[in-house]
Amino acid sequence: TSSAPWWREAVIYQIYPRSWADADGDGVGDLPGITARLPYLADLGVDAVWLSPFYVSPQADAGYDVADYRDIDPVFGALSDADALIARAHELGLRVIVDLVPNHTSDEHAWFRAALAAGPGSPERDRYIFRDGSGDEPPNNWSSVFGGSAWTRVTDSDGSPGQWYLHLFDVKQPDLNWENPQVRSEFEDILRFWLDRGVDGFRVDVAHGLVKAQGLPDWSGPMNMLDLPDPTQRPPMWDQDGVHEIYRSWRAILDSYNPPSAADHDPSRDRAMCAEAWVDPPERLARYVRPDEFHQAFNFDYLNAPWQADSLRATITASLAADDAVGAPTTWVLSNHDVVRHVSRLGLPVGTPRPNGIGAEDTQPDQEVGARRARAATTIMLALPGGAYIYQGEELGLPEHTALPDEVRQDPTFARTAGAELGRDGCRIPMAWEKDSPAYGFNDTGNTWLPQPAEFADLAADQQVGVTDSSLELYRTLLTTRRDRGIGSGTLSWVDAGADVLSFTVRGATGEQTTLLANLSAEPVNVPPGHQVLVDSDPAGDGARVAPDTAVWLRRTS
Ligand code: TEU
Repeated sequence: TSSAPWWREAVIYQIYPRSWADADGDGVGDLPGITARLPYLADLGVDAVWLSPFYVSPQADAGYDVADYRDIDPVFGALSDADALIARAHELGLRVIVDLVPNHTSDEHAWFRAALAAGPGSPERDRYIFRDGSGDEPPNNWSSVFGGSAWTRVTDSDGSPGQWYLHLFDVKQPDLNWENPQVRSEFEDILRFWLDRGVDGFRVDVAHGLVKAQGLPDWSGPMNMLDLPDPTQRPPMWDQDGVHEIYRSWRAILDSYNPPSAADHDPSRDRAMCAEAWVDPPERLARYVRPDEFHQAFNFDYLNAPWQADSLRATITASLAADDAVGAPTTWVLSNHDVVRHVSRLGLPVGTPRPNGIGAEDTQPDQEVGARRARAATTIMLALPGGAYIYQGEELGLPEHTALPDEVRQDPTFARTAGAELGRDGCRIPMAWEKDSPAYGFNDTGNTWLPQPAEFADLAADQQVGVTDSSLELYRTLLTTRRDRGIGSGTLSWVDAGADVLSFTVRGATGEQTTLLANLSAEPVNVPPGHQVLVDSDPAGDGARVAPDTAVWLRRTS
């Protein structure tokens, strides 16, 4: 075992509470459902769970619109259910990370209601970003990440049009004003509230968005920083230097629960926070993981890299170098509730622009190619030093639902772009647990808030448990082997294995060396002499050759 703090190498499983397990059968997943299924995750071999928001919310953005940060939405259960979940997880040796949404509240939050009632110039309005427009025009030209203007005009009590408020996301998600000291102290209290309930950390939503540039200058570039032609440009709503001071104050609060300077400091009891920050280049992202700020930040460059050995090598190298410079681990991710599931993404022609949902009229992913590459991509990811996040269902190889009827779509992106963007519902479909149960075992009534595709049947967990060639067993083997060989806290060195082949060796803290070899060429390559295959992403692998779109883990025999 290594003495590194747990969060440096943790593999964390993201649960999307609406879609994991539904104990009361209303079609929406809930906390008691999650608690009952936790042993599955202990068996899988992950270190922690991250739960997407379960707080009181009108669910305009599936819970990322919070009306009360200190209580549970009735659709998910009650505070006592959260306590039970945390206790059960800890019993099973799993840590619990909860989602914190500080960039915006719901428009149904008490603060926003008070802001509307109190009127222009009031202290209540100062907690949000209200501005006068110019004539009938909004205060600036910013657009919402979900489409349309980022400003909505309110109606004054006398019925006349009033000020505008900023919402980088949906109209029901007004942005908070982080220059306001009440906003800062409120979130410090919210952190303590959940730390006192026993959570092990936070995933921080839109961590790059809290502070906006002074004067809110116009911006005509793309809203997603990862789409900027010149990554050194700084859009006025993202990655402003002022955000870092907020995270330093939060880190101090987390550390106060297990002071790092104390003689009896126990790294296994560290509380950790992970930044969701869509920030490029890697050096800018690394600023979020300096020793007195976040412990982790999702690396979305690996997720976005095209399926080409050179691109992957360059991405991994740049990410590791930037994080090494600040002494932080890199945190890898292939899928989450915002992006097309990687089985489907990797089944699209290489170089297809990163899609926000795949529709029936779009190029349809080649499911067989996608599944092969997804297994290989995970085999590469889990060979990398650092931490990793797994999104529910990816261990089963679940694909994106690409044939959802428009009338069931719920992601606000779909409505706000008038259907031009299909949105993220296709990766948020309820889990498949049992092939022959109602709703594939998601609940026992068969109700589901989004329909499940028929192809989930054969991918259900009960069809994969104990089946050597299954995706689920590949994940389990990778996780066990990764832990045994100290890969998460290891150091990486590149191996030259030829064109279109990605290869590196990771030396674990206890000296074991594990070599990753991923064949991204169209021809098989030989396992290098003196090596034995430990794990093969290809169920038909023969131990001598590595097929195209296949990754293997090797150990030296001589
Ligand atoms: O996402 C933040 C965010 O910027 C994403 O919208 C991202 O740019 C986009 O999905 C890339 O395709 C977070 C949450 O993860 C997301 O679910 C929420 O909708 C959003 O914040 C607002 O809270």
